[in-house]
Amino acid sequence: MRAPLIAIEGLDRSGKSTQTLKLVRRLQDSNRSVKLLKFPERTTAIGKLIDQYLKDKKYKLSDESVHLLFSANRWELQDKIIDLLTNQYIVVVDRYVYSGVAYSGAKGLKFQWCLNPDLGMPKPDVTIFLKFNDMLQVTTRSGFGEERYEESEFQKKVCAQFKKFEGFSEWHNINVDNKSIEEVHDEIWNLVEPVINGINNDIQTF
Ligand code: ADP
Ligand code: FDM
Ligand code: MG
Repeated sequence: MRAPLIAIEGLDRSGKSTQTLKLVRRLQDSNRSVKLLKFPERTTAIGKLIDQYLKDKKYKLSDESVHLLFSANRWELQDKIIDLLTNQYIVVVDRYVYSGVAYSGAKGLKFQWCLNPDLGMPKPDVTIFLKFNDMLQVTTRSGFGEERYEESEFQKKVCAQFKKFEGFSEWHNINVDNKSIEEVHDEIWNLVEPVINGINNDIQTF
């Protein structure tokens, strides 16, 4: 028996951080051990480079090398994730492998090339994608435009890349257009509740 790995995915400003925090609080309120991780994890050596790259739109790095940095940033935490799950800590991740593939795919890199460096990373038991049909709702949210990638044409391309995961068994879309924070949270909870008592199989990997 081990705890589940839960990923929340979506475009910039789709509500991931709001929802992962709410989910973690609800799990804690029901006396579960839970840990929230966020990718990129900007405090590590590699994470600091990524942070500079995201904040400074003039910072030059090839698309391939930045892709590998994002993946390496997840590998920096691979042991920790496995340790937590094995010790019955539910792990909630705010972005994960899927963002890595979708954002680099939107720049024109091939899907399989993008996924390859993450092969072997723990695979979530449940992945929830916060999906907008009306892109205007996301690009007008507060803060949008501050960092690299927060530009509406690029976000549309990223959205199209995320669709490639719809065949993955752990993947669930939640439509968030015109939904309140509470409504989205309730839908997330309905997907998460069936797995919070633990999972019988070993940790799966990409
Ligand atoms: P992300 O982590 O995906 O970038 P955030 O959770 O930081 O997104 O949310 C971006 C902004 O949108 C924040 O100002 C947040 O308060 C707001 N927000 C989040 N969810 C909703 C919602 N369902 N309806 C309206 N505004 C929202
Ligand atoms: N991002 C995030 C990537 O391009 N690749 C990745 O592997 C990950 C995890 O970094 F624009 C992008 C997605 C987003 C930015 O933003 C991080 P937030 O606001 O910290 O989630
Ligand atoms: Mg966020």
